[in-house]
Amino acid sequence: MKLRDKLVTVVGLGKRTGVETVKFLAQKGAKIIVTDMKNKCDLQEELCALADIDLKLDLGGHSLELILKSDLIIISPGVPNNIPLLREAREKSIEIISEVELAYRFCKAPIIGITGTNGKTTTTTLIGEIFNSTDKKVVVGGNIGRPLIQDLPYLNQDGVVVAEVSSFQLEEIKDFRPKVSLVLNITPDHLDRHGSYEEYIKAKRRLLMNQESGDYTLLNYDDPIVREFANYTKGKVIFFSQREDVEEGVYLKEDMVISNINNQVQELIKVEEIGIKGPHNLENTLAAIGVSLLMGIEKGDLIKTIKEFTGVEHRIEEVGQINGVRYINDSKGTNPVAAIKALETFNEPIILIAGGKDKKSDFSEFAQVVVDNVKDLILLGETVDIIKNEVEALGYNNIHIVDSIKGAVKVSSKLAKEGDIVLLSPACASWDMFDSYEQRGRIFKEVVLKGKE
Ligand code: UMA
Repeated sequence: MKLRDKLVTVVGLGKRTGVETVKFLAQKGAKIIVTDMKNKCDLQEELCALADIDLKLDLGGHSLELILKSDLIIISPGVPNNIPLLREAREKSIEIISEVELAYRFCKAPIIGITGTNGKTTTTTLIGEIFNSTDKKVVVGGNIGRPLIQDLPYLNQDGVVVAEVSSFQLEEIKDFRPKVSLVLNITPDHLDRHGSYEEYIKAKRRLLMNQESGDYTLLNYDDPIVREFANYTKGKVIFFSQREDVEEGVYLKEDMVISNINNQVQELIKVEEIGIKGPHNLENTLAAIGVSLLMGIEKGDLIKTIKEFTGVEHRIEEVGQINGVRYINDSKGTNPVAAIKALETFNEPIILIAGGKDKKSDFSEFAQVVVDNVKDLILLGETVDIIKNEVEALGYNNIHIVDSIKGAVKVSSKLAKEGDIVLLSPACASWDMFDSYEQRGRIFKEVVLKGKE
């Protein structure tokens, strides 16, 4: 792909993807326009990082006249692909791609593409750790927080890319073709952005759309929607399952993880020896084993890492104990199903901190799990009334409304008794009050740990 002297518009500068995309385009000699609906004041940090690069800026909105002269438009994941600017550009046949697609076009190494509604980050990190324990050069990136364009073009063909890919990023891929595609699970999420569950599923399915016969598609047999994806790939389909002895793939025999891949059946590890706990993490581990074996990782390297790996920041993360109360940070519980999984991890009485950005999620199942498992519910953010109404309709009234994480921790520490768990698992995205789930989780941890001093 030639970029020299091409007029390229980057839509969406903050915080990570736009900045890295611009740096890459500048190196390739493109003429760059940057447009963002935020104004200069809100993008100071990003603009500072690009101070040495010659750019045309179009901030505080998107001006069609300027951008529709572009040869190519590259969009950040947070930019919906149906905004008027992009609709007009499509009509003018200007090519529009996501940053993930751009990175792919300059990548020489095989890519492991990981998607799903929940567990992506844990599984991506675990697979990255498994490769790190070998002498292979590995890049871990994508939706996990490090844009792929930052590293992929600089990796040679002996390396490997472990890429967490979101439905947002998949919307505007064209040729992106992972050597191994992994789909963990699908439940409704991001319906505000995709418009319907069907559209969300379709976006996820794009991960497989360019795979060919030499590629692998690893799917969760236990998830009926994901299982059906087998009909949409030209890659070789391999399954993982906690419930069935799949013909080819990774499964359980009593408490033993078994793999049957490339006609080789192996006993790998006992479930109790796996470092990360809970059924959702078993799902993530079986998937990581499948990917690793398909990519030729030795059993010894694989097992050692799986025993040692204990999880990722912001996902059911132990923050500390104060007066016999355990505080858990699950800020990455950004949808109802993720929060349900967190609630089901504990047997102790739970005080739950929930609420956040309204993504048009259905909270009915979550409300029932709250009623069954939660002693006190502390709510904040855009979805306060929606969640409150759902649980009240089930006769639950232990609800406390706050306007900050600090307030939530204060109320929960007053309510908590020795032996209780205070769990931040919002069931919602963070963008109503925070930049990211990471920021929300860090604030929670800071406030909790201050109380410990
Ligand atoms: N913008 C416009 N016009 C619009 C809409 C947005 O100009 O019509 C601008 C915004 O003002 C903003 C930028 O576009 O400046 C959007 O940036 P971004 O949200 O894409 O920001 P990044 O920091 O680059 O983060 C993105 C991902 N963000 C989203 O998908 C919302 C990060 O995923 C990802 O880690 C990062 O790229 C690196 O790849 C976060 C996420 O929450 C973690 N993802 C969702 C999830 O996991 O559920 C999908």
